[in-house]
Order: sequence, then structure tokens, then C-alpha cells
Amino acid sequence: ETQTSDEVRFSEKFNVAVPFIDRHLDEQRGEKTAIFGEFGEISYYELVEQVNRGGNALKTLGLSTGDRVLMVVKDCPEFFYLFWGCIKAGFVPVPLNTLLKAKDYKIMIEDSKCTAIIYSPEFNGEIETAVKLSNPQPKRVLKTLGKESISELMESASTFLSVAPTAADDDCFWLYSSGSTGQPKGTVHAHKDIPVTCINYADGVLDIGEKDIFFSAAKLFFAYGLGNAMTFPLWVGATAVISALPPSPKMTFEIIEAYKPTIFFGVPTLYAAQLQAMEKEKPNFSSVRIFVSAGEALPGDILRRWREKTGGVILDGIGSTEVLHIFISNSYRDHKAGASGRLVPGYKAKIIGEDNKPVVQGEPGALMIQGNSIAKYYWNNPKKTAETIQEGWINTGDTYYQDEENYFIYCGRSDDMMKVGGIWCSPFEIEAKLIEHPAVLEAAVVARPDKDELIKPEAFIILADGANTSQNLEAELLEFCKKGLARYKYPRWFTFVEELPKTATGKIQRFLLRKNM
Ligand code: 3UK
Repeated sequence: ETQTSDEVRFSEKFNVAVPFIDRHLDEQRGEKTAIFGEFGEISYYELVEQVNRGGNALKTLGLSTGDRVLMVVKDCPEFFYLFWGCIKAGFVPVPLNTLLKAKDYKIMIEDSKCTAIIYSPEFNGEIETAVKLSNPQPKRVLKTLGKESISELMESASTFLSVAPTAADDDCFWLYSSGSTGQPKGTVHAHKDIPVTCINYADGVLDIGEKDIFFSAAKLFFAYGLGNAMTFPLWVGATAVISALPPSPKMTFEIIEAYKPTIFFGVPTLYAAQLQAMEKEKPNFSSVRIFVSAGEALPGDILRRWREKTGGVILDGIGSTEVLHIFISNSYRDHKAGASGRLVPGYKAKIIGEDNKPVVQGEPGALMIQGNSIAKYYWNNPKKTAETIQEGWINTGDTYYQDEENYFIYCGRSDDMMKVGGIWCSPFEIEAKLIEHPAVLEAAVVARPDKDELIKPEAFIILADGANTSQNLEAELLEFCKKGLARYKYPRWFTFVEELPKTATGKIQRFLLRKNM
């Protein structure tokens, strides 16, 4: 029998760092490896000590309870120390996507009114620029390592830290979720949201245990990676393998063979790339008992080819930053190719039509979710909060239908946003970048499926007077986008057109440009 989060009561005072960090010493797990990777092995004992040092080091920065600490930190043990150190000390960590550009970080620094920003030295260029451009600026700007870094402060900090007296529903951490037009939204999660995702999905669907070894190709700053490689293993006192390397077939094959994870978390684009690499090599996956996919829909064909090649199944599941982790999923006992699966225990779903009433089974509509891990609100954005979360139901922005066997089938987004390699991409942002180029008069960017049925951006361009396509303009625009946008956001195809389809009010009709969708 699985316990669902509905049956869980939290005591009046609840700080999630107690069950996820401190508990492991009470349970005699000190000697066990909590995290391993390029840096070696970190025991639970060391984790607890470093979290306490992290919290104390942050306290010396002069922060107050509830202050936001932005983290632009690669996947490394310091991510754990700072995230949990913040929470235990009563500060609010905000992990940010490490692939962004200075102008993106500036927006988040200003919106969050953070007191401190801490970053891995690798991101020095973008962060220093962002801080210079920001108004107001964070009081403290620190690297994770090196001279005058947070590590230096941690070395002289105490290994004893008292727990901030928070409650289960208090603001605990944020994640920024991207919008199609507006600014990214600070998605505020409570302390209880973390254990709820562990009970509902990690226990209820994956049936995780202390012996599991977790490896996530999705990094810790995504809600997906944060659960996969940090909160799930800490929930059961298991072990996480982490790596700062960008995900690639080679990197995943090497890590799986070296560290023998039992659960592997990927995204469809990576599974497609791994399948391609497996034409030439045969990695040993024998340690892996479950392969998980999320972030975007897993095409049925990739699942079938994976089964042929490896004998394993990939469990597709849909999650979101707002719900914190997966709420509809396939499971080992119950899965169907091409479907997102069934409801995860602990969540409720309804599919509604334009009239806000539930549709008849089989009809597509807007997918709404209710459950105990849903974000409290969007920071500084009561309008978006009211539009998205109503009476405990969150509008996912996805169109779904439920088939005759009650499996949920994904039909696309209700906005123009697209997932590229599992990461958000706004067509508006790419268009805005293209229009900055002197040869471009107008641009429209739409989602187009590639040979694996995975979405990538395609740009339609009207040239400015005097510009022509002869002088290798396509290569130049490609370079321009790669330089000016996060690295996964460049258009994979360029099509030069005379005009773009528009509504009477001048809005680009992107759906008319989409192919085969
Ligand atoms: C889309 C999917 C079809 C869908 C996430 C696992 O992706 C995560 O969170 P984000 O906030 O994006 C949420 C949106 O992504 N999506 C995600 N998974 C699927 N569409 N099939 C899927 N399997 O549009 C959803 O609304 O970046 C994934 C766990 C935690 C997460 N935050």
C-alpha cells in the first residue's frame, strides 16, 4: 500500500532541512555516501556539517529571515550545502538556470530583490555584467570557491547551526518559471512541497529505497533535477551521482558505467541522442532498474527503439515547476507508449473546455491539477497568480485528453511556448533577437518537429530593404542567435519569406506557419 501525501500531517513547526539533512545522523547514516562524482565522495556526516557551515557563513553576510539568495551554481556538492544551509537558517534559496545570459540574470536580480547572489566561478562573466546592470544591486555578490568566496567563509564557520523555526506552509525556496511574453515568474514553494513530491511520485510511482543510486542528466537548478538528484535521494537516505559536465551520450554512458546508478532521469532529446550513439557503441546499463523521461513528451517511437536496443522501458511523466515534480506518469507496472500515463497518487486532475466545465472523456481541453505540492504564488505577480491558480487548481497551460483506458495523452501547449531539449524556449525572445540584426525586418519563430518527432525552433524571416540571402546570411543569423541567446535557443531552420500571416490586429498567426502539427 502506498501512503499518499493527503494522509500526512506536519507538526506546527516544520523546517524541511530537519528530515532531509539532520535526520540522517539520528538514523546512523553518517558514514554512508550521500553524493559522489568528479569531486570524490561526500558522506552524510560531511553533508550535515557543511550544510551547517553554509548556513552560518550566510548568516555572517548580514541576511534577515526570508531574504532571497540567488544561486547560479553548477551541479556540485556546494549546491547542496548552500541550498540546505539557506533553508535551515531561514533564508530562501533561488537556484537559477546556469545557461542564461547577463540580461536574463539582471531581470531576476531586480525582480527578486535578493540580498545575495552566489555563483560558480565559471559564470563570472554573465553574473558580473548582470550585477553591474542591475538596480537595485544585491548587497553581497560571492563566488562559491576561491578568494573571498562563500567556501572561505564556511571554513571558519561553526559546524553547529540551530534550525530556523519555520512552518510547513512558509515560503521555503523559489524557482523561476519562464513565461511566453512576460517576465520569468518567481514560483514560491513551501517547506512541505518537497516531502509531498517524494511521497506522491518518488515513493508512489518509483518505489525508491535506501539502496538506490540516483543519476539525473537534468541539472539541479530545474525542478526535475532538484527532485531527481537531491530531494529524492535525501528522502530515503540513498546516494546521488552528480556531474557538472553538460549532458551528452558519452557523459551519461561513462557515469552509468562508473557509478552504476539504479535510476536514470533523462529528457527525450537525450534519449534520442543516446539511441543514435548506440549504433556504434554498447554501454552497460545493467545497474539501471528504471529510466525516467520528462520535460517534454516522449515520442512513442523513441520508447520502442529504447526497448529494442536495451530491453528497458522509459517511464514518461509530466511535471512542472509549479507542481514541483511529476503529477501524471507511467509506471513500471502500467505504461503505454505515446501517453503521459495516469494520475500520480496524491494529485487530482480535470480537463476543462472553453466554458470552464469538464469535457467529455476523449475530448481535448486544458489540463488542471490539484495537489499538496503546488506553488503558493508567483512572487510580485498577483495577476499571474490569480490567472493560473484558482481554488487550489493550477492551469498547466497544456492541452490533454484522456483516452478510453484513462491514460492522459498530450496534445500541445495552449500558448506559443516550446520545450527544446526539455527546456523552455519563448518564440518571442528568439524573434526579438533576430529583429536586432540589421538584415531582418520581421521574424516569426514556431515549433517544428525534427526526425525524432522532437520540437526545435524554426525561424521565418522577412528581410530588410537592401539585405539579401546570398552572402551567407543564414550562417550569420545562426551565429548572432547563438551569441545572444542561451545556447539551446537558436533556430535550427531558417526560411526567408515575403510576408507573415497576421491577424487583423497584427498578431503573428504562428499556427499557420507550423508544419505537420
Ligand atoms: C511540459 C511535458 C509532455 C508541459 C518538470 C518533471 O518540465 C518540467 O517543468 P517545467 O516548468 O515545464 C512544465 C511543462 O513542460 N512537459 C513536461 N513534461 C512533459 N509535456 N510530456 C511530458 N512528459 O508543457 C509542462 O506544463 O520546465 C518535469 C519534473 C519537474 C518539472 N518541473
